[in-house]
Amino acid sequence: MIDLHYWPTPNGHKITIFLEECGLAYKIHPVNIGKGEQFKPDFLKIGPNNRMPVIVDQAPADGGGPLSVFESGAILLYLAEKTGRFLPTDIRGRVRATEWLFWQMGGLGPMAGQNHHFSQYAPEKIPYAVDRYVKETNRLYGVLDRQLANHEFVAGEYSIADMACYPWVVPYEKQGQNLDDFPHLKRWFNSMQSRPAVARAYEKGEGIRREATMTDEEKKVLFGQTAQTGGAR
Ligand SMILES: N[C@@H](CCC(=O)N[C@@H](CS)C(=O)NCC(=O)O)C(=O)O
Repeated sequence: MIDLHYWPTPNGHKITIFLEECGLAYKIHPVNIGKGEQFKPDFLKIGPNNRMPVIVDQAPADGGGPLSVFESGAILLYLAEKTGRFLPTDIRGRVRATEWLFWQMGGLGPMAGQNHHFSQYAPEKIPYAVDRYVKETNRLYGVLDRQLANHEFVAGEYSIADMACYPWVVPYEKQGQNLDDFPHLKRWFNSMQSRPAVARAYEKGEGIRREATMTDEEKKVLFGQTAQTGGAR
């Protein structure tokens, strides 16, 4: 059994997509990040970055006690290795899948995240910041589009690289992007969207999300953090 500490955001969806694809038994423990549940001491023991997702594998392969994993990229790699699925085992296939996974973790995720922040949530609109991240997201979509021009999936065969990238393309309109400008990305996006496991993952999220817009109080919790923030709330 996998315990998944989760909230329905792009990084959370990556893990429900994997778990729905592979059929491992899992239980969702909602971490309402707008209410500050990522600062609870019990959560910080397994998620020291006060961010979800985090998993706890109750039956790790070494036969030892429960094992926690934080960081969505590390979780995807862990689950792929545990199940032997969605990560090629040959050296070249594995390199391709991991390079695109890290590309998402270090590029598309953080840049699109800043794009969301400055376009949607910042209390004042700073045109330079909005422009910077909309353009950088656009550049990254272009990189993905070129890769998908001659690969069915991001790393060739369907893999954890697709599961990492897709949730960050779902909010493309909020990111100021038009999928018609990226035909290969659009073809891949539609094929990802039509996978039953992906649909189930998003349905799980809908069941947990109580409202789409964030209150001012929730914004304060999320966007004013420093090294002093944390501990019990
Ligand atoms: N690099 C981390 C990022 C995780 C992350 O930023 N999670 C966000 C939601 S997508 C979160 O938990 N935010 C809580 C907060 O900002 O306090 C990962 O990929 O797991």
